[in-house]
Amino acid sequence: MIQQKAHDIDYIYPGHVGCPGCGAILAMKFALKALGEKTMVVIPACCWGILAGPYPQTSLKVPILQAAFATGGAMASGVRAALDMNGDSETTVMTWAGDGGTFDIGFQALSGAVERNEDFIFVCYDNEAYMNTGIQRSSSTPYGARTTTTPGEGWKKTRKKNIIEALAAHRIPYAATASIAFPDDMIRKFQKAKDMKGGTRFMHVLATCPPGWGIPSEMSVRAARLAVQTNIFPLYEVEDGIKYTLNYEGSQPVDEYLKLQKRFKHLEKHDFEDIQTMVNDDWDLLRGKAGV
Ligand SMILES: Cc1ncc(C[n+]2csc(CCOP(=O)(O)OP(=O)(O)O)c2C)c(N)n1
Ligand code: SF4
Ligand SMILES: [Mg+2]
Repeated sequence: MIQQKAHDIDYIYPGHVGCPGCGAILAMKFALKALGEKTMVVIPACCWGILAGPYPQTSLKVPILQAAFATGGAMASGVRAALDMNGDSETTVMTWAGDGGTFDIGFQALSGAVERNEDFIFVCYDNEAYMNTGIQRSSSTPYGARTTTTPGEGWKKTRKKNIIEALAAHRIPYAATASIAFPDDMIRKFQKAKDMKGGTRFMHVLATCPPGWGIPSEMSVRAARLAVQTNIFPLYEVEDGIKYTLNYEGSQPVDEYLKLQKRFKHLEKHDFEDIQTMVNDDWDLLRGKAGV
């Protein structure tokens, strides 16, 4: 008889209400493959609040706590404390928040939890805008992207907030980026985060969003892969805020990634060049921190 391996088990039921090609669904699938059934998921308001289903229906095979938009860090701290009081040190607590619930309104609760070094994993599945309410810009929306609330010429003129650096500045025990297009790397990092009990761990997963980004659903994983291959979304880990490890070195021009998506279709040649310069500068900084 063939033994079922832990990673063969899927903790998402078929029949969820996600858009075809939703990167956030794949992200949850890989995260739970690594964390396993002894996981409790805290979900602040976001697309995943809908994807998880209205109680008593659910698309997940693990317990879910729906939380107010700003409270991902605080709610997970409380769930951890309740489990500890019941003598359960085995269950992993994971906050699963969008970029709005992490970079913006959720940031103070996250920062507070990290400063207290609460024992849980905070995951940001980052689709780079407020998708659930109609593609409004967030501080994670990248330079050059058009949203339904980008003032000026209709596209964002400021850079995406660097959330990993903000968390590293807290001297968080573990912060890492991950991609749905690199599942082995992603599952390894979630397993590492799970095994590092005793402090806050932060995972930043780029989650492609076909309607929000203007890509065909079948291009979702390709877009995620190109984000890494162009160094727009580098794969790396930071331990204790200071020890940097790069997991992949991209070499593709940023145009390959940008031209795939309608949210960047207004950009001209000189805009692509500006973005390439920003990406190169960030990549050089990162290499310097990793000492390579
Ligand atoms: C205090 C508060 N303000 C606004 C909302 C409405 N709201 C629900 S989800 C959401 C956007 C969430 O964006 P993000 O965290 O990026 O997740 P996504 O929808 O993109 O998956 C907003 C504004 C809310 N639920 N609570
Ligand atoms: S709007 Fe985007 S993030 Fe939300 S379910 Fe659809 S594809 Fe996923
Ligand atoms: Mg979002």
